[in-house]
Amino acid sequence: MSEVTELSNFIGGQWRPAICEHWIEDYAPATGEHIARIPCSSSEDVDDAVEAAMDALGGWAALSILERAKWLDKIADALDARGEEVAQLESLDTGKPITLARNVDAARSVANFRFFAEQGREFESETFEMSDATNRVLYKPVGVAGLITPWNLPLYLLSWKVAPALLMGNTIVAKPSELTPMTASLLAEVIEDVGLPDGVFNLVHGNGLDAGAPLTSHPDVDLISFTGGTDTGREVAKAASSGFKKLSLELGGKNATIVRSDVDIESMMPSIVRASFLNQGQVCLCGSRILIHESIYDAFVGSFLTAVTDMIVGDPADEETVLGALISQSHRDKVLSYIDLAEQEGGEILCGGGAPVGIPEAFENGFWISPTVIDGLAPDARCAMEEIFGPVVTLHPFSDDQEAIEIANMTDYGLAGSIWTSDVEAGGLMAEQIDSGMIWVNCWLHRDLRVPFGGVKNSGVGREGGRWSLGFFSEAINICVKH
Ligand code: TXE
Repeated sequence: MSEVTELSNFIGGQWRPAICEHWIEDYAPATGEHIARIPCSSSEDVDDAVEAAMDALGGWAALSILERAKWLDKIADALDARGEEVAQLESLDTGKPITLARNVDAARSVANFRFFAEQGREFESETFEMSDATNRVLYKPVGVAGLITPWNLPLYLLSWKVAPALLMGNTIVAKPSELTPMTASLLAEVIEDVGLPDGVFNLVHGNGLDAGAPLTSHPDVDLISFTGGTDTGREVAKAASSGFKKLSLELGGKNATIVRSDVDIESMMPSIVRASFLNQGQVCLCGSRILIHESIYDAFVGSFLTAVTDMIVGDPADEETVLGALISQSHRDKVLSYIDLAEQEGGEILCGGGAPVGIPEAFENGFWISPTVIDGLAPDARCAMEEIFGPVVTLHPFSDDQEAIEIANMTDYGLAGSIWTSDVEAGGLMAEQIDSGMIWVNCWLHRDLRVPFGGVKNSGVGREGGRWSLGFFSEAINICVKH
């Protein structure tokens, strides 16, 4: 039994409980054990955090972008020094395998700070000359930034927002998911240790309604960057509309993995399996619908099932584990309900469908589902159109590229997708016709942080990444001086 860690809010450089002194309990997904308790913050705590951020704004905005870039380097160095601790905490708090927490979550969190520090050093604003005047573009901070993040990639996604927000001179109130609070608190510890001025970064733990909602509607919050579910994103957008806050929404996905007839199945298979099940399928970029050309359907499915059933599901702390537990009992129940629905819709469960057999006793109270492959569903079945957000994929044949594109574009989402083919030109042409924010050809989650990241339709509003983040986290002001 691990001891229960009591976490605090970090406001104005001070660690403190919620004013109401209520708590939210945090559980380890792999064992169901109670591992932490966090402040159940309310609007009073949010008010204090926003006030601290406002008080710190002038001093922080007055620094040059180069000075702020140096602060990002300090945070990156201090976070890197605690990288293994980040990985262990993230794996414990999310149920994801330690190898994933180490290689993706911990490593990418450091990389996010380093990347935006470099973006700050390379940053140049524009000048536009006229015959009789000069236009100079200035990038000013937006002000107080409210950052709200989900439970699937906790520190990875929080750092993705914190780094550019700080670089462009904003101060921050961060509200991480109540399901995965631990690494957000570690980031606040790191920020305190490097001596970032009080109030520049504030952390408010709590649930969506009591802490998240007051942040999105707060009159002194100037910007909201939200990552989470589409339904919640709708609520956030409504709340943020008061006062016309700057808004970025990274929401859900129902991404297609398109396998053309000319693909080299064996060489692409490990990547296609990873795209299907990384982080137990709890990544909005996962390919949860696999569209396979009819001529290779049986060969592909046979090879895919072999690879899927070979994946080791189990103890997240074991270096050999490929899939860990789902984030919570209620999320597990939601995913299982979709598997039941799939059978009602005429689907056939080719593998998985429930808890893995042989889970050791220590993990019997964890939130487990084996990787599940469902065949035989119509492409417009609910399980093929709605986001399940678990280790579940549906398989669908197509006869030609046009049909694959039509199926891929059928959902209300438009976040990402991948196309696998030996004809990269044809793959590129298909990619241009997919209604999504990001398409990979013969790769998946191959990330250059300079590119625009975001979705269309129900997958979100706006783009972050590289200069898109710098633009979002600043207000471009034009000064025109007549000669
Ligand atoms: O989201 P929720 P979850 C999507 C993913 C899935 C979902 C999983 O596809 O659908 O997010 O994350 C807070 N006002 N993405 O279930 O419930 C809540 O406390 C203000 C897409 O956590 O929306 C948490 O901190 N805040 C993404 C955060 O919102 C509220 C990648 C998210 O919670 C709130 C990751 C409210 N009314 C997940 N209600 C991408 N596209 O990159 C809740 N919250």
